[in-house]
Amino acid sequence: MAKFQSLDFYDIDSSLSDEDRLIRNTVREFVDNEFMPLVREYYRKGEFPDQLIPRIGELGLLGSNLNGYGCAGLGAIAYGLINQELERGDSGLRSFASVQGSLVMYPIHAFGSEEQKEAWLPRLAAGDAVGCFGLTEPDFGSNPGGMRTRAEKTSDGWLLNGAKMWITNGTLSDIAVVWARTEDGIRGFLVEKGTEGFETKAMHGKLSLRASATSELLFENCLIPESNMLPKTTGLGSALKCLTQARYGIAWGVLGAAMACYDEALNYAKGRVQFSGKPIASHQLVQEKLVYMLNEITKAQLLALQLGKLKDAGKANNAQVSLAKRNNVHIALETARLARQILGANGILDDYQAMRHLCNLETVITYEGTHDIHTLILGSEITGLPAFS
Ligand code: TGC
Ligand code: FAD
Repeated sequence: MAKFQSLDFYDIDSSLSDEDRLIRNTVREFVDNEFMPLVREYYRKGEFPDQLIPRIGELGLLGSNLNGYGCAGLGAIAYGLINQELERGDSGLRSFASVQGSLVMYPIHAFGSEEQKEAWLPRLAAGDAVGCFGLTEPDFGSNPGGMRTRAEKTSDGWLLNGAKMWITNGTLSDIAVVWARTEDGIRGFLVEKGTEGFETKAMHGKLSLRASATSELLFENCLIPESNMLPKTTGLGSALKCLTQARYGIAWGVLGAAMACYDEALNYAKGRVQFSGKPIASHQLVQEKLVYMLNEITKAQLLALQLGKLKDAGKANNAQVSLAKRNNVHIALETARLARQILGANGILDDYQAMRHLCNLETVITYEGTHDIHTLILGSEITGLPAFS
């Protein structure tokens, strides 16, 4: 596959720090040299290339925006650029890092005890351990507040019963951050691999996000020691705070997928000749598609950059993150679809990237809050009138 060239119509590069550029280029090289040679094979097999996990840890890409405990302590823009470069490779690669960093390490960092942080964060940062995040249930996706998974207090700790579904990294994980209903509301628990009554099952038949492990988590009378409850979790809001972190990363990540599709379509259109002996890029309808992509990607880049600045200043709110996730995933999906069309029949082959990104982005527009749920979050924000039920 062709090496990546970067779309940067408004010279965003010049507003990045030297460190941000260095980090981005390092991740880009890793993706080009170590991930891209594997992606087609693993996408076909429907597996995540887990042999890369220690390398991803070594590069400092796991929980890179957290401080201490072996984490890199990077700013929001560097963190965003890492996500962009990973997802330029594949949404499954970015998902692996998003879940580990934003949905496993972040809750341990924000809501865990000192012992939990010391036990897990350095190992998760190094890629020596893998984690997953269990919120969604078979009957509660967009509405996780209805969850049925329960944790009952006993003299020995907590007895956990229930099931989670669609869980990224589930079968690969040493530790699961699991959200369950207790007498005092929803709380987070650390469920360790090998706990009696805890089972993970791979989900099969996905036509999207194939280079990613997606699993069910089953809990039958699992005894969780008190020391594995995340003590600072205080309800569904704690789980939703984790989602805000991951949604921020997705708003940047999908730019990578969109830029890869744009590059591929532009190069193809300049080389493919039909009718008059001229390349298809000379036709107005093809140019209109390319300009749409350029236009929307550029706006989305500026949106992500400004959101990153707000986040670094401690001023980004949940609704702003929702807007960026909603917009950027939508335009990435549109870009992938147009790129696939420009490639004609070749666009359905996995020799090219567009169809793989297009299929992946159908997951990305669904997880971490569907496009319509983010519409409702924003509707509620501007009217003060929630329209969820
Ligand atoms: P609601 O009453 O609105 O909120 C409960 C409490 O939480 C607060 N809150 C938030 N806090 C932080 N960040 C956010 N984004 C927050 N949104 C709400 C809220 O203020 C309230 O606090 P308090 O103090 O008043 O109690 O809750 P609700 O039950 O009405 O639900 C609201 C809704 C629908 C927006 C929410 O449930 C939602 O976002 N649903 C979408 C579910 C979702 O995104 N699931 C993602 C699962 S994880 C995943 O997909 C991983 S894929 C990752 C990968 O592979 O990359
Ligand atoms: P539903 O909630 O059943 O929604 C179906 C449709 O109804 C959607 O179009 C939705 O927008 C619409 N809808 C729902 N409610 C309303 C409403 N009030 N008004 C208007 N429209 C509405 N979850 C985790 O916890 N951890 C993970 O690691 C994880 N990884 C995932 C990986 C993959 C590959 C996928 C596909 C999903 C993953 N998820 C994960 C689950 C994901 O977060 C949910 O799929 C998502 O939240 C949507 O839930 P649902 O699929 O049950 O759809």
